[in-house]
Amino acid sequence: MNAARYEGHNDRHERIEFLGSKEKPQSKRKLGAVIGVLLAVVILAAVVAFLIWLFVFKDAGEASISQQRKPSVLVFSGHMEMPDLKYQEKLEDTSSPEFQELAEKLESVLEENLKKDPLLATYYTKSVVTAFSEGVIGYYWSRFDVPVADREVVPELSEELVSETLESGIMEQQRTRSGSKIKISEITATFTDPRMAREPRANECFFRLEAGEMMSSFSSPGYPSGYPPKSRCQWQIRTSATNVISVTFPFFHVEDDCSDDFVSIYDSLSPDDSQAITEKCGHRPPSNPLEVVSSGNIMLINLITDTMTQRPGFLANYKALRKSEVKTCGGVLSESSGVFTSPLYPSFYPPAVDCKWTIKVEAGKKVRVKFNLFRMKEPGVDIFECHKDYVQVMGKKYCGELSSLALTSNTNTLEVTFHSDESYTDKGFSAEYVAYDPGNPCPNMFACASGICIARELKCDGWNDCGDMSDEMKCKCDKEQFNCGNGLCKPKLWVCDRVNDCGDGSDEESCSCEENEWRCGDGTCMPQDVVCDTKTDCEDGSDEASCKTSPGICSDFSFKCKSGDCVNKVNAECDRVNDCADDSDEAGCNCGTRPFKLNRIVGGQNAELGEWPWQVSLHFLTSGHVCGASIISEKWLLSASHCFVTHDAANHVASNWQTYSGMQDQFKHEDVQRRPVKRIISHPDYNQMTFDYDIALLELSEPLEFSNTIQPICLPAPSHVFPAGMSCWVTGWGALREGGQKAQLLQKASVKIINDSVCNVVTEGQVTSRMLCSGFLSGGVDACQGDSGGPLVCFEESGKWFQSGIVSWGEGCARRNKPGVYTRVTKLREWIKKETGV
Ligand code: 4AZ
Repeated sequence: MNAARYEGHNDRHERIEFLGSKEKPQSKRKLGAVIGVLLAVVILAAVVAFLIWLFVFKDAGEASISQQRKPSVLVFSGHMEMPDLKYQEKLEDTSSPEFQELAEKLESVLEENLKKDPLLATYYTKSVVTAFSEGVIGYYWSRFDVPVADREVVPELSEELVSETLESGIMEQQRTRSGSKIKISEITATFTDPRMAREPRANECFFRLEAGEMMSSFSSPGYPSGYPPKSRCQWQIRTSATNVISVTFPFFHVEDDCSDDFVSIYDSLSPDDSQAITEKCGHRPPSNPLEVVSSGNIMLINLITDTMTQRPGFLANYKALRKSEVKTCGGVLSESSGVFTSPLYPSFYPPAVDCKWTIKVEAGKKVRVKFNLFRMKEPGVDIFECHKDYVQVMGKKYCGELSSLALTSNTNTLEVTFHSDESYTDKGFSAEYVAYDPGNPCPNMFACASGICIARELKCDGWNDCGDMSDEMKCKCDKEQFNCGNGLCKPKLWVCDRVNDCGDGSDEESCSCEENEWRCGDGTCMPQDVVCDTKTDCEDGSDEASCKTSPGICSDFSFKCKSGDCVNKVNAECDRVNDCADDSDEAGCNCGTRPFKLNRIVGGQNAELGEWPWQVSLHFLTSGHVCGASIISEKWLLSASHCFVTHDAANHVASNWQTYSGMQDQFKHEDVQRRPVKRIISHPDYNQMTFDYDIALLELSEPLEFSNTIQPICLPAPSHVFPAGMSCWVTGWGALREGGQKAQLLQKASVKIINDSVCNVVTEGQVTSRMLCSGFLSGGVDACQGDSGGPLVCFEESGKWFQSGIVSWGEGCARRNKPGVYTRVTKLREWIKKETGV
């Protein structure tokens, strides 16, 4: 940026000198020459002063000012119907004389009508008819240019003004039969991104496609090497009147920021927002392809690219589907259990569809429906009203993105209706239903009010297992529980642990410290002035953990810059803010990101491909998967010592191990990178009895190639704080239950960081400062055998994932009051750096 500014400055100097020499007076008289030189000097000084002001003082606001200097371009697009015209196929060809003639006529009708409004007339530039389809429907856009001086009128140039002007214009023309003889029965106008306004007759990156029963393909320009910047491409797709169009994108990789580059898809031939199917950017994995369907026989796809960063673009397959196939949905479901989905699921459902399912089970039974995925998101929709697309059950409408939705009927019949309007579609839903006996809705389990069944032990355990709190209502607290102010019961261990477990704060009130005292994370009281005094007074360091500023002072909780300076800020590393003068806090931050756009299947615990790109599977000789590990650089993996230091010396032999990165399914090796191990470094202080220092580093014999599914995790600085109560994720192919089989598909589980003093109590004092607890005291979610060595990762506000722990040990798996114990990475960060340089 500095360089650019300097060049600009130079440019102008050169121009000044040039101008000056040109204006040098030609007179030979001395006085004249002196006056001339003086004048030139004065002018030169004035211009230099102006330039200094321009570049030095005005620079700060330059970007916004240049933005303001730009005239506003407003574009409205829509369609019009001409009932008296006979449709001819030649109208589909933009180069045919028929198209040209009708387009020109309509463009003049648009101009004539829009100019009837004085405000629109002032700024009107042009109208362009872009296509025709059966009906006869014409698609167009109109453009208005507002100069900088008139910018304040922009809000007045509204969608309403344009559409009302056009509507009253065509009505007037019908009455008087004036202007063109073409009868227009209906016209729409919607505000449109000017980048979408294409001139089809210019034929530049503009394509007309016909969808047939056989699948055909098209791709973005330059695919797969990369699309050029400033692309404005459009694909108009049509099919016969009895069909609809299906487009799937087996490959889709467009810039991540949708404001720069994106693909927008319309259920129309004009980029009319009211008929948008979807707008997408980013990178989609093969497990989550974009699949859309039109409601009628036309579709428009736009590609807009603005960034210089090249991405491969997309490959699209398109074909015609019979309308009757797509729009038939719903029906009567009379089995005792079953599955039903929105039309075309997991493709996007088509616009303008209505379905009704009637679930009718045996008399005397009731119906429970559980939505495993529910996604009907639409811009500008209030999810309490759901006035656009929705699912309706027992009079209530549901829309948006729901993570858990389970409903029960009052009788043996339940009706589920689905509605999609003309604009914006989404993945829809997948639901399962089951008939149940109302006298015994959840045999041997607890029935939540939502209809879900949960293990009986989970009732009144302090955790909201039902999702609607119904398992935590009407509880009688036992002697090990605390009675919250709102009637809930929580384990006494959670009182005064700085986490508002009750929800009403009652478990954190009247904790023993006086007003002028600080309560440490473990409950100890300290004088208030120990806080942020750069000395660790609380055993858990909580008195120094959240100090915002005390520049120049170093404590255990300061981030140490490469220069040796200290930054007293919580989690300063890789937070996208340069805190160190040498920027070392933001160095080595190419980590902890997931390139793929993920498909969030809610409730399931199977991980998706690319969801945890730092996860590695370690195979030992012929035993297959044995332990997990995480990628910390191209050449280094992080794992647990206990995977390698055992009674069997073979475990410590590097050549007995293989590492698999980019894996999700143990039996699928496509795009998986296998690397032998060159060297195993176990921590010299690892203690086989206590599992203290349970950490090991694996050097790979060949570096990894990072990809969408293979990425390094960020390692936290020693000062990094993962507070108690924080939700983190543990992943692995370990046993699905204690003593059970290992998983074939990578599993993920959300677990909470547990307060150190609670951790110490529940492990009966077996944790050291190199360990941390994470999980749930109620049990049910945990790492297990085979997950060892794998990562516990936490998502930070900076948008990056950091590894807080390494799966180490625990008493059994997922038992009550027996959370998982992990190696505390922050405590061993310096050892990792010393051994690997990472
Ligand atoms: C194991 O044996 C193991 N519940 C790993 C984690 C846990 C228990 C056992 C934590 O590898």
